[in-house]
Amino acid sequence: MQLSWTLGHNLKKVIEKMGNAKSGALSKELLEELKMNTKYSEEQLYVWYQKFLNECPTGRISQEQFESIYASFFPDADPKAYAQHVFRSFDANSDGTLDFKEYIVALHLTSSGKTVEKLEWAFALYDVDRNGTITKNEIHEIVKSIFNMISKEDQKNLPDDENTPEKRTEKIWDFFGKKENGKITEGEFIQGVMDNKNILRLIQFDEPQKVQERLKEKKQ
Ligand SMILES: [Ca+2]
Ligand SMILES: [Ca+2]
Repeated sequence: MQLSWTLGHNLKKVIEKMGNAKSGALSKELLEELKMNTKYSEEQLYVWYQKFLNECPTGRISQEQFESIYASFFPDADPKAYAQHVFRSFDANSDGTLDFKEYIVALHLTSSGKTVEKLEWAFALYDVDRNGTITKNEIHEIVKSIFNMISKEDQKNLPDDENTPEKRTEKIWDFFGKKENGKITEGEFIQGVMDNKNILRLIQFDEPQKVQERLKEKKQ
């Protein structure tokens, strides 16, 4: 399956920007764990670690730092709410900061993670209260934050049945065939999105249509 993950592309830039050199100790345990769970070699991990410490001497990225970097990539939009959700989805231990391990997992996911890993992450993004299931309200919450990143002008180009956060939420929710107050499990979410490209498109932040058209023109 081909995933565009435009979001991932921008996210990768955000995360890379947090990177440049200062020496520090990287524990052997953590190094082994990261080597096993990502595509990075020991050498690459050391390089990322130096960059990480240079940018974040405390060894932690705060939510404010994350938001401000995000804002620099979306100067014409309001990415704050979305950035907060993305931050939460990467903050695996819920301590309000991203440490090196969480940072590397984010970097791995947004650049070269497997489809299923990306969908596990998408599930975490949509599971706003982290209780292991997704409700319609949670979908609405994320879809609203995605809409804040799409200009009013570009919103006009969206199909009629998905040009408001409410309509788009309905469309996603209908697909899963749940009752109004039902819940989607992680397994159902991943399988559902893998089976339906349309849902995959609806759950992610897409490049505005006009940008896509411009890119297509360039290729021709
Ligand atoms: Ca954390
Ligand atoms: Ca939830």
